[in-house]
Formats: sequence, structure tokens, C-alpha cells
Amino acid sequence: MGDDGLRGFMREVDKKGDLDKRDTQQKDTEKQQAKRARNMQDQGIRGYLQKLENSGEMLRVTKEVDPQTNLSAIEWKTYDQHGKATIFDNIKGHPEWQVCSQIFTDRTKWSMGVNLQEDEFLEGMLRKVSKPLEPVIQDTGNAPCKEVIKIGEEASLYDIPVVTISEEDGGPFIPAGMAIVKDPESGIRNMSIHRQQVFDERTTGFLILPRQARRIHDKYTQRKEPMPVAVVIGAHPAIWFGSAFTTTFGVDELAVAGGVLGDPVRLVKCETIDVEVPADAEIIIEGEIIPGELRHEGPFGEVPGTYAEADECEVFHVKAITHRRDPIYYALHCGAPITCTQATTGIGIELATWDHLSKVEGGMDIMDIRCHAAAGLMMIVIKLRPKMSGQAKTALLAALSGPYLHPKLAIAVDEDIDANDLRQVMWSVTTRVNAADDVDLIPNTRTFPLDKVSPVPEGGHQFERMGTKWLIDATMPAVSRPDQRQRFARAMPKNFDQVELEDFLPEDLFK
Ligand SMILES: Cc1cc2nc3c(=O)[nH]c(=O)nc-3n(C[C@H](O)[C@H](O)[C@H](O)COP(=O)(O)O)c2cc1C
Ligand SMILES: [Mn+2]
Repeated sequence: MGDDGLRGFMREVDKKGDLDKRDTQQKDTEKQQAKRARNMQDQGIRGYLQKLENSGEMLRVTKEVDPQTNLSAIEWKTYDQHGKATIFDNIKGHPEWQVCSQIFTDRTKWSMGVNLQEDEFLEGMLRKVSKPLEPVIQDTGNAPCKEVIKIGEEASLYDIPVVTISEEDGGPFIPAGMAIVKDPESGIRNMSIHRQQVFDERTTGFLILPRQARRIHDKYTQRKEPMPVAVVIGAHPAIWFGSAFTTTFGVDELAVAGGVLGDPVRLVKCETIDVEVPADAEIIIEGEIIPGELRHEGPFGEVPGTYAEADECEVFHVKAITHRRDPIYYALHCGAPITCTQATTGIGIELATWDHLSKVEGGMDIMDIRCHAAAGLMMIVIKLRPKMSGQAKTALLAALSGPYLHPKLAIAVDEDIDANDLRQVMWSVTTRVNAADDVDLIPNTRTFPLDKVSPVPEGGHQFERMGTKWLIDATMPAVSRPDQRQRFARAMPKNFDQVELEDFLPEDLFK
């Protein structure tokens, strides 16, 4: 309830002269507040990390590792070969710190993070995202993100175990900072992620692609004012999700995060800028971007798994760093798949595509959507139950013109195929596709800015790409003839559904 709402409410109560009632109302609010304080949810990253570790989804590395030489390869290989996240508690040169990585690399982990069953993840997330909850600002008091406060010359980025990630990267990068800025006209917050190459103790790059943060940045530039930015590292999965999700301009992503949490995000004020940040975060870097200042940055291993070439980008100046006493740095891996980078944006693409398809042809019978991390997010698989001939292709066209640019290849599969299993998808593509009928190319369409194989139009910027979208209808032919479709069924082992492997193989395989 805003100020006006509250005042209006009190006036109504006064008008009736019903003071008793007002007392009761007040007591109720106090009671509610006390109840809320008792039930205060952990809005940091620690509860989630604990869950990952307890369930065997995350491995702890206790041997000393070096952010400059081997940390990146260790966490990448651990996920690639074992499907696990990592937490490092012995970091060369950073005795007080821990580092976690690959914590959001698949839907299993995401489901744990936002308390949803994996098989109802997309519907559940859409439900949560559609009920945003405005954040609340609280007294700085004993906010965990303020346990250590370093202002001005005291603040140094060298204190943070920032990792050099891919072989050819231009240096160490902070890739997981959630940047909170305010629209200088409306005062509405925006939260988004921007890679930051560390140049020195108090300066980084700050790459802003043409989206909402860029729109806000341009307003500051027009006013010739620096843009205050608070960079948040390490917070609840719901907040991380909010920072990566594309919403309508003017919607505060912290309100989206509140919807996903089911509780308003608790914020505290920054020390040196007029921006609020999540109280339970691990690390906050306060700073500003000066209009017109650009600096050479990159190269950097990016979402598709190839390098973005060195180029100019905005510059971020540190004004203060605050953090927990024993901070955990989230060393997100960006580079060759599969990493958190693809799996985070992928969830947003899947949700937006699901929502988009719910409006096409009066809603389709969609069963799953997977924007594949392994394909650098440029391939999306739609699992559906086509009701009429041609419907799968309509779904594919829509999937290739949804809210995100990343997918350029869309594949439709039937309900008997696991859309997450690329082996089954490829099997479907060979056994259910007659390319002359089922494959279409759509040339000269705008593609994902980081898709290097799509040409840059004459005179265009490296992020302006025009390429070919293509679709593959790998559903069985003859939608209206179930008897005909049967010919394309998978030849499954006898009694496949009845046989339980646990009854026949060693027990410890199933722990
Ligand atoms: C791990 C990760 C890294 C990202 N890095 C950048 C980046 O360096 N620059 C950028 O402009 N967008 C980057 N993005 C994308 C934006 O943060 C994302 O699209 C966000 O929703 C944009 O918000 P906005 O529409 O409010 O500007 C990244 C996203 C993720 C998940
Ligand atoms: Mn936004």
C-alpha cells in the first residue's frame, strides 16, 4: 500500500469514528510484521548452496586453487564430466573467501533454487513471474551485505577473487554482477547483468547491449550526468533469475524476483549512491558510469561458446565495496557450453516462448520447451501434441520470432521424445523428417548479436547480425491419421515400462 493508500485508509477509519477498529488494525499489522520477521526467508545464496551440497548436486574442493590459473578449468570440467556445481574454500591469495560456480547449470538445480518440481518448472515459473511483488526498503541495521564496508581508496577489486575464465580472455572478468540502476525520469529501478573486465583496483569495463539498461544509460548521457550503478554479486536464485529475465520496460526486476520468491525482496540503501540493494547479498560494488567515457575491452568467451572480439565499451568507476565478513564469490562461467550463462538465459527464453506460444492459434498443446545450453542457446526444441497438420510449423515460426533473438534453429518433436535429450531429438530428426517437406530456411532475418557465423550487414556493428533462421518439423507425418503415425513409433524394449533396474543392478548405483 502506497502512502496515499495508507492515508486514505486511515481517513476512512477516522470518518467512522471507529477508533477501536483502528487499534485492532494496528495491532494486526504489528502482528503481521512480527510474523513476517519470524518467517523471514533467507534471501541470500547460502541456503541454496547448502541445498545443492546436501543433495549431492555440488562438490566441495578443499585443495588450494588459483582464480588466475586453474579455478575455471576445474569447475568447468567438474560440470562437464560429473554434472555437479563446485564450491572452493581454499583460494590462493583470498583466505577469507569462498568461490562457487556452475550452480545454475541445469533445470534440476534451478528447480531446487525456486522450490518447484522439475516437471512443472515452466508452468510454475510463469505463475510466479505473473505475480510481481514490490521490494521493501529496510534500515541498514545488521544487513549481511554491510558487514564489511570499504569506501573510496579503501575499496579494491583486487580483494575479490575475480577469475580469468577462457584462454583468450582479455583479463579477469566479473560476469555475474547484477547491476541495479534507476531511471532518472521515473526513479524506477532496473536490474540486469553486464560483464565487467577488471582494469585496475577501481575501474572495470561495463558492456551494455541495446536493451533497457542501455535506454536508461542514454537518458543519463543526455543529461550529461554520471549513472550510479550498484553491482550485486551472490543473492537468492529468484533475484538472479530476475536480473537475467526480460520484462516490460518500467517493471522493476526486483519486483519480478519478489514474485518468484513469494516474498518482497528486502533492500538497503547504498553507502555512496542513491540506489538500493538486496540486504542478504554477498558482495555489493557501488560505482558510476561517466557519460561518453569508453575503453577497449575483451576479447571474452561468450554465450555461444565463441569469443566476442575486443571492442569499446562503457567504463565503471568503483566508489565503495561492501560485503559479508566471510564472502562467497559467485564465479559464473561464461564461455564454451555448458555453463550457468547459457542455462540462466535459457530459462528466460523457455518461459517467454511458452508464454508466446500460448497466444498463437488460440493456444497450442505444448508439453515442454528446451532452449539448449549445449547449442549456445541458438537451438530451441518444442515438444508438442499437434492437433492439426501444419501446426508444428506454425509453432516453430512463432518460436523463431519470440521475445528473444537467440534461437535460430527450432525443432518440433512429438510427445514421446524427451526434448532435453539431444540423442532423442537427433533420432527424431532422422526418422521423422523428410527434409524437402519438413525443413525450411528463412534467410535475411536478424539473428543473435553474438552469433558470429551470421554476417554483419555492410557498415554494421559487430553486434548487428543478419542470418538464416531454420526450422525442422520432426514430428511424425500425417497428424490426422493416428494409424499412419504408428509406423514412426520408437521400437522400445519389451516391457520397458514394467522393468525396474533397481531390482537387478548394484544398489549404490542408485544413491
Ligand atoms: C550470465 C549473463 C551475462 C550477461 N552479460 C551481459 C552483458 O555483458 N551485457 C549485456 O548487455 N547483457 C548481458 N546479459 C543479458 C542481460 O543481463 C539480460 O538480457 C537482462 O535481462 C537485460 O535486462 P534489461 O532488459 O532490463 O536491460 C547477460 C545475461 C546473463 C544471464
Ligand atoms: Mn529491465
